[in-house]
Amino acid sequence: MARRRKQDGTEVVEKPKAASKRPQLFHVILLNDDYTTMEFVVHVLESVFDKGPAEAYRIMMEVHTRGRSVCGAYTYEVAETKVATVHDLARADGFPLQAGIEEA
Ligand code: TYC
Repeated sequence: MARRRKQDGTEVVEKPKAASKRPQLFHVILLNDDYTTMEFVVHVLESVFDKGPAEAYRIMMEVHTRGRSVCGAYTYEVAETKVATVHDLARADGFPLQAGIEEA
């Protein structure tokens, strides 16, 4: 614990600041490709990212037309696990779908 001398000459021992209550968040990004089917991407958005059908379709179309989209914001470990799950599901069905993470 850090010591600090006050103006009157006395010393105080300062408690370190508590760690932030809000953990840093990371965006999971989905990337476009020419081979993964739209239906599969919608399925991934519903099952891995808990999106409803309309939101899943909207995000899929954003990736399809703009190249990428954010699927959600999570703590680092959760984001990494979602990316791994996307890749596992895609490879199991023979699709090259790519996901990644970036600081939110
Ligand atoms: N571009 C793909 C197609 O035309 C669809 C697609 C959308 C693929 C989103 C990947 O993350 C993706 N079949």
